[in-house]
Amino acid sequence: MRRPFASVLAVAAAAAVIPLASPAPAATDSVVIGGYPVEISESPWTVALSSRDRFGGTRAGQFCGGVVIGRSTVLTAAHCLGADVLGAPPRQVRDLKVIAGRGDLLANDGKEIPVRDIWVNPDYDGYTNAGDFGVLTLTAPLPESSVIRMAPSGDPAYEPDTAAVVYGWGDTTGGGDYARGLRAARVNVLPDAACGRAYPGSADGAYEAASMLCAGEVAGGRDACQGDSGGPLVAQGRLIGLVSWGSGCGRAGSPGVYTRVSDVVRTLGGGR
Ligand code: 4AZ
Repeated sequence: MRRPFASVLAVAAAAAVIPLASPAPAATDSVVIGGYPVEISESPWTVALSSRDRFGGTRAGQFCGGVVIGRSTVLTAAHCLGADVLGAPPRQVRDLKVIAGRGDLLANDGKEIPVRDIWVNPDYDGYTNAGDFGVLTLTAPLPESSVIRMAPSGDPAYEPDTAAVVYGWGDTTGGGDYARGLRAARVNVLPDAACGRAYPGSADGAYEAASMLCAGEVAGGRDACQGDSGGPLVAQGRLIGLVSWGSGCGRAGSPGVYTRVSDVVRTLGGGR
């Protein structure tokens, strides 16, 4: 998240133009970069965060992803709830909603559920990006079948080389081509050293293994990108990461950095 995607969209909405210049060119064709379309029924725990007031209606106000971790509880990235993304403190965004059960943002299926309560991790560090998570409480519950289990610390799904899938409506090229339909991309959990080397500390952030997870492809290609933030990284049927940050999208040597969900479990407790 060198530059919050959503602030770009906010500016675009305000100016009624779409000047979505790419901060860094993507390596490949196209999440999600290098991804493929998926039905929402395949990942019912993936939701879109929306504010038409802030981001306009052309993509139903989508600006970030989120994950259903309890019937009325959605996990997302803390940076998605920051004033530099929303242009205001989150509580002032009166039409903040979660769109559930809808893959095509412009369709009418699923539900738009207003948010009742917002909690942003007080330990989120906007400089390193550590602790990038927050919780939205919904005004109405979703079905139990929409809830995904969070992988606790020690879960084998965190091991390097584990195959994982990231989901989102974000930029598919690195050039500001935001998806209308939900997409997914296959990535691998990478050793912490890969992100430690890539991100020793810069304006982009600093990799910290305790609270972050490294995933992508060594050669570049498949990756999350702007607009996917807050969305799920899933392995072995369990939630292991939230899209958080990285340098560009899909670039060789610059893997995606995810919020490590075991750190979320540790902070929130398992009982949500
Ligand atoms: C972003 O700006 C962002 N390639 C999200 C994910 C990645 C890079 C940037 C990972 O929200």
